[in-house]
Amino acid sequence: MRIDILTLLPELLESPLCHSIVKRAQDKGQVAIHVHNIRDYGKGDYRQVDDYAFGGGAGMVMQIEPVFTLIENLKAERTYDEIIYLTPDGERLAQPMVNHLSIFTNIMLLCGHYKGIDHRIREHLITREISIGDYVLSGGELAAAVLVDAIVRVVPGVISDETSALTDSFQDGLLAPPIYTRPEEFNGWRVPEVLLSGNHKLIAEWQEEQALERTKLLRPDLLEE
Ligand code: 6GU
Repeated sequence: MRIDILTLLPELLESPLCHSIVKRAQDKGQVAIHVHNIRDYGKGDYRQVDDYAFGGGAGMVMQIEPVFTLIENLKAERTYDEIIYLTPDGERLAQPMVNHLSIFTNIMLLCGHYKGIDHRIREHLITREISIGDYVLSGGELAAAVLVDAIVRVVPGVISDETSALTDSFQDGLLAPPIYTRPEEFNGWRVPEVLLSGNHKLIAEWQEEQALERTKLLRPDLLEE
């Protein structure tokens, strides 16, 4: 899978994409992530990429031309399954959408900044708009990092233990059960006995029950869907 990220702040994406599972997936050639600086396509000596909003109002607006040129250049090289704009007024991200995106070959992510982007980009070039939650970030970069991380971990083969990504919270519509490691007792706090029993059937039953209980308690909305 190839992911192209278009941004005015490539530095913001460096660290999140260079560690852990996302780094390993790139090293193993399972995912190729290319970050493009929109400013490289800005016009004039100052490489201008933003301008005042027609009709007035506070804040600068990302111009159509640099983004258009960059997107067209990329589209000339390959076909994109989706061209996604990260924006707080997009569709709210959840696991089913992540799974859906993870089977694509090429996706493009456009990070907005300033007050927004010229709306014609959204109308004519973008195929999908995604938000990561009901709050406002300063730009789409952190949202793009969240989306890429969520996608990459479910790309087939990225997590070596095939079942691991599938037992994440939300994959079955439930929160994950509690987990423990050694020591069996710390400060008088014991690990639940059933986990030490070696009885895999009992353990699976306990985990299912815990997942359901925690979901009822913490996220009853998930059970209503
Ligand atoms: Cl995708 N972008 C911005 N700027 N803020 C957000 C967001 C995206 N998702 C939630 N808040």
